Amino acid sequence: MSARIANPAFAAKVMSAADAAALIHPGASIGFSGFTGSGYPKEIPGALAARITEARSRGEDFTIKAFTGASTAPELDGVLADTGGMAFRTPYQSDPHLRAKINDGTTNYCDIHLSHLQKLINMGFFGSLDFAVIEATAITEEGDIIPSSSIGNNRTYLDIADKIIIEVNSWQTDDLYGLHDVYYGMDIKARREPIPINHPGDIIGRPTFRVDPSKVVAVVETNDPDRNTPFKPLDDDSRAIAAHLLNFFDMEVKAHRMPSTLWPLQSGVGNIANAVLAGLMDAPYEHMTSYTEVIQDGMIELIDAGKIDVASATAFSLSPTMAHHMNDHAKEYHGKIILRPQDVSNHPEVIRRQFVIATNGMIEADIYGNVNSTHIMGTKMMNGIGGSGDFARNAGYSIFVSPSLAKGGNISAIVPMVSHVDHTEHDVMVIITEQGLADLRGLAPRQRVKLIIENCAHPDYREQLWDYYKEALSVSKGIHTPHVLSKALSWHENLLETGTMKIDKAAGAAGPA
Ligand code: 0RQ
Repeated sequence: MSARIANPAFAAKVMSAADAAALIHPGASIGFSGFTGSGYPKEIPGALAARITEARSRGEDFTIKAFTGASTAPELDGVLADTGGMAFRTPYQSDPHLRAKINDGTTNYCDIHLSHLQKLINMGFFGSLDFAVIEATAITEEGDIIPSSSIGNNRTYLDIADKIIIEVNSWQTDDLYGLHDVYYGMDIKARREPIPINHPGDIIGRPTFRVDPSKVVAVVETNDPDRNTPFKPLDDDSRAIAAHLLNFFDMEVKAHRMPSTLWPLQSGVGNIANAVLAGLMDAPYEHMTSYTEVIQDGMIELIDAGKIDVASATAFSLSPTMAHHMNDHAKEYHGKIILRPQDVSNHPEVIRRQFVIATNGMIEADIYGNVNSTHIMGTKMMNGIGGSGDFARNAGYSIFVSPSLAKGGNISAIVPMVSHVDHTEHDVMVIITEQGLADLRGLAPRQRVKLIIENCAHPDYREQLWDYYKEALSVSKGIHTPHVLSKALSWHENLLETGTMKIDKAAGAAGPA
């Protein structure tokens, strides 16, 4: 019996990934572990994809519905999407192959707030769950499951699935034991009590998942790394955005709206988020904390430097180098890093109570402060809302960041009207680009326009934005939020027709300026 599987009843169910995948029937709904490239099952999705491809090549209708924590990796979302048999997927994803299937209509994608998933599943809106396929670090003698590098929605999948398959991955260090806090007080049928977290370091649950052993149909042993994409080196735009944000923190501390420890930090995924964390390394703040979704490299570096005391999240999202560091040193982070179920890490009540500072990426914002985080040109899904809405609406500070230009300057991130709204003007407090920062708090829509255009838009697009706004002021029926409705999305149309949002004024039409 492997040392990682200490319970004989589980050990008796060890089999190959192919044999475990063979248990999954066509049409199955499957709750997979996995959150931002960590803790996803490494081998069963590939084996299942091979089965689906084979069956579909014979003309059989083999589809599945896939549920996860958030984005996974090519070995899960990528391979299953490629079969053409992923009929349904929720929540957040970021895989290029899956994105293509969502946008060509093959996969129905339900893009919901990460904190809502547990509730909606338990209320039955997604039907019953046939399988939970969950990666674990180990199985204890008592038959409890020690989580791996993410928790995500695993507790819910293990609780409600008819059948359970566990992948025990010995690549994950067994020193992860003790880093997790699995809270079981989220029963939707019971009267809810407050979630007793007042500080990112509070422990309110247990270190393992409990599981009904009679539901376990297979255990598969693996030894495979998490996906671990390296971060891009910091570029000038990310550095400039980070500098604006840090100046803003200074201003808030001086104005006594923030303590010198700052409020708990949430930062989205990606390179800009990592640049902000890097910038905090040289900032004067000490004893910071974090209440967020994902622990990135920058967070670990801040913990190592003694700048962050404790960070709470639901998953790691580390570069390969940092993942190896974590595997070698996980024990040193006990008490400093806590991984929780995503319905707790992202819970509005806890976020609001702690006055979290939420900083998330965006695709575009409009001149009134509405933000689009998910759709390219209003119709194509990029990744999904993830946890950005959970945090933005409930944070003490809700901040959105982006370079002011995309695609070589042919796209402006500041537009007359966003082509899709994820975060409404009511939820957006601060917008930052490399150009500067617009603090929208306390301002009515027309008062926000100047700040957003002058501080955030790229100079190449400022005059165009002013032209639009002035025309809107003159023709709009309502002057609360002035628009020229027939032109509100014309920048997006111009891009689709001519390849740029720039308007050739001389020609009176869209086109390269
Ligand atoms: O495309 O890679 O092909 O060049 O979008 O843009 O600027 O590299 O920024 O990686 O931070 O992503 C909003 C997508 C930003 C992300 C979004 C193109 C651009 C590039 C990426 P290329 P950048 P980022 C916690 C919080 C929602 C979920 C969230 C996101 C690519 O932050 O998914 O916040 N957020 N979760 O060229 C067309 C535009 C564009 C554009 C950028 N206006 N039009 N393309 N791009 N702006 C995490 C979780 O919830 C798990």
